[in-house]
Amino acid sequence: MTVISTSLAQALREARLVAVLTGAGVSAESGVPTFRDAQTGLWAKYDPHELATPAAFRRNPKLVWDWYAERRAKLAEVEPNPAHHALAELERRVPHFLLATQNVDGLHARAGSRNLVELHGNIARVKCSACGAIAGEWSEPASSEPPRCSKCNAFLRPDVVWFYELLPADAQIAAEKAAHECDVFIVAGTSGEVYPAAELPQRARRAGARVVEVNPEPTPLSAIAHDVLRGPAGVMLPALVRAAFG
Ligand code: BV8
Ligand code: ZN
Repeated sequence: MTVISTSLAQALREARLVAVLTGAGVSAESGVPTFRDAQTGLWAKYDPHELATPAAFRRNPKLVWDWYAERRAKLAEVEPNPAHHALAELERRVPHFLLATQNVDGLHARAGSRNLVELHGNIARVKCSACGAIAGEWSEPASSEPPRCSKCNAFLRPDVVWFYELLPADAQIAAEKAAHECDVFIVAGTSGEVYPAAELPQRARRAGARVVEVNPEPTPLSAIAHDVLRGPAGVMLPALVRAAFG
């Protein structure tokens, strides 16, 4: 049985605005490998920090396109898990709510989260690598090379934020505003190593929010959390929502 402190349950009940940051760990129980899990199969020899970059795409567009095509194909078989559903339920229970996710798997939206910003984009969407035209959702099987833009003929690419790329300004601004104004900030399933996303819980703490970490392992963010729920998000988040709202 997971024990949630009465003061944390009360803080959630009394919160006007709750902000959440999620990482790959909240999709782990859906069967989506996290970044720190060893890359499986063909990708075992590539480091995502190397592959998820504009330079890698310029150097070898097919390799990068195929990596995303394989991840996209796997996503077609997975479902949101209790962690995603608990966050959608929490959004329905509090007056104001914002969920900022680092995940590109679309599972929060599929679980019903509405006030959601995708800080690192969405793997299901593709765009032109040159003129930026959005080519919509893509599910074609991998071909000999990435498909080309119908407007300028440059290669299409996944509409995700690679390392060394800026985050979508509107998403980052909304997430930073929520971090500054929230009463409770929940950070779940992230190793807290990628910036600027990892800055959000620290901003919330400095602004006076109560910070809650949900992660089976300690992370650099554990030190700034008032409450640490040391366990899987699929167990801890439903327990937290139940303790606060029954
Ligand atoms: C930027 C989309 C400005 C793509 C991703 C030096 C030079 C240049 C840049 C930098 C630099 N130093 C730092 C930077 C900035 C860099 C950065 O932070 N690097 C890190 C590695 C140090 N950031 C950037 O480049 C960002 N842009 O800064 O622009 C700029 C511009 C030019 C030059 C300089 C700066 C862009 C970052 C976005 C990158 N894109 N994803 C794709 O998905 O393919 S990042 C990707 O990795 C994810 O989105 C996520 O953010 C990150 C992985 O982190 P997590 O989600 O936390 O996952 P992880 O596997 O690490 O951890 C899983 C956690 O879950 C663990 O803690 C585990 O314990 C836990 N867990 C496991 N099971 C469960 C669980 N928790 C709960 N329940 C469970 N069941
Ligand atoms: Zn184009």
